[in-house]
Amino acid sequence: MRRIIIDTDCGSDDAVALIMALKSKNAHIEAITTVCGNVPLELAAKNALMTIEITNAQKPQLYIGASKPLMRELVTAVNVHGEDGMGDLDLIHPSLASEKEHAVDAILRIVECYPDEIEIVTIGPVTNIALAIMKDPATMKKVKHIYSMGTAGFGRGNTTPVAEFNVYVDAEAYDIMLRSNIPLTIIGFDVCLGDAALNKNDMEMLMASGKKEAIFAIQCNRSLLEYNLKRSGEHIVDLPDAVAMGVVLWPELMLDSAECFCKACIIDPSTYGQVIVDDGRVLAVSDGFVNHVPNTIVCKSIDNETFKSKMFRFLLQ
Ligand SMILES: [Ca+2]
Repeated sequence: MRRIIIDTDCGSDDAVALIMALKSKNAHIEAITTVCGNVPLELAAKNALMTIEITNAQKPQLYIGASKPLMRELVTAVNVHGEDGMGDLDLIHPSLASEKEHAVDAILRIVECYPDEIEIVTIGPVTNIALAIMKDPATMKKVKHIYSMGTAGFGRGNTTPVAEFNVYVDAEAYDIMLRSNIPLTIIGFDVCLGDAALNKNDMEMLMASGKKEAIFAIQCNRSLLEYNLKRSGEHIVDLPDAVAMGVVLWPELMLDSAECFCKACIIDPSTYGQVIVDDGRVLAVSDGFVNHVPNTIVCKSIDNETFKSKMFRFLLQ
C-alpha cells in the first residue's frame, strides 16, 4: 500500500483531486495538510474538511500549515474559484475538525515514521514543503517522492504570461523544493488543458448521475466554469489538481516525460514565478546538461481519455 500526504490550498479543483485520492484502494492517505493559495488558509482547511466529509471513503487527519508565503504577501485566486474557493454556493459546513499539530511538524513526523515510503502530492503553493525542508532537511531526504502540480510545464503561464499560479504565489518556496534533491515529478499546467478538462457533456452526465461526490465536484467548480466562459467563451472546467492526482494514482496516464533541470525565477518581478524547464537539448548558446544535473521528471503528455474515464469511475462509485 502506498503512503501519501497531500498538501493542498483547497479550492475547487483540489476538491476533485482529494475525492480521487480518498477513494483510492491502493493508496493510504496518511494526512492532508493545508496551505494558503487559492484561498486564505482558514478556507483551505474548511474546504478540505468539507471534501473529506462528503466523500464516502478514507477519512485522514487534517493539519493546518502556512498562512502566508515565505517572503511575500498572499495572492489568492478567489476571482477564479469563488470567494470561498468552492463556487460560493454555501456548501461549506464541515463538522470534522483539524488537528492541533502544525502541518510542517506533521509532515516531518510522518516521514520519520515511514522513512523512504512517503510520497507527497503538492496541489498548491509549496510553502509547507519548503518550511519542512528548512526545518529538518535530513528528515525530508527520507521522502520517497514529491509530485507537484505546478509550473507552466512547456507552455505559457496562467497567472502571468510566464508564471503558473502555484509557483507564482511562493516562488521562493518552489526554488527551495527544486534545489532539495528530493525525487520530484512535475505535472505542469500545459498538460491539464484541452481534452483533460471537463466539457459540457461531462458536466451534464455527472450532474444527472445523482451521485453525491459527482454533483459536489461539479457544483464546487461553478465559479471556475463562469471564469472560463467569461475569459474564453469555453464551457469547460479545467482541473489541474485532479490531473496531477491522476498521474500519481495511475502512473500509466503519463504518456511522455523528460528528465529536466528546472529553475524557479525569483528575482525579477516580470519573470517572478516562471520555472525554466531545461530538457537538456543543445541550443545555440546553451550546452544541454553540461553545467546542470536534471532535478525533476516533467510530464509532457497524458492519456486524457483514460484519465477522464478513471476519474469518472471514482466520482460515480
Ligand atoms: Ca490547488
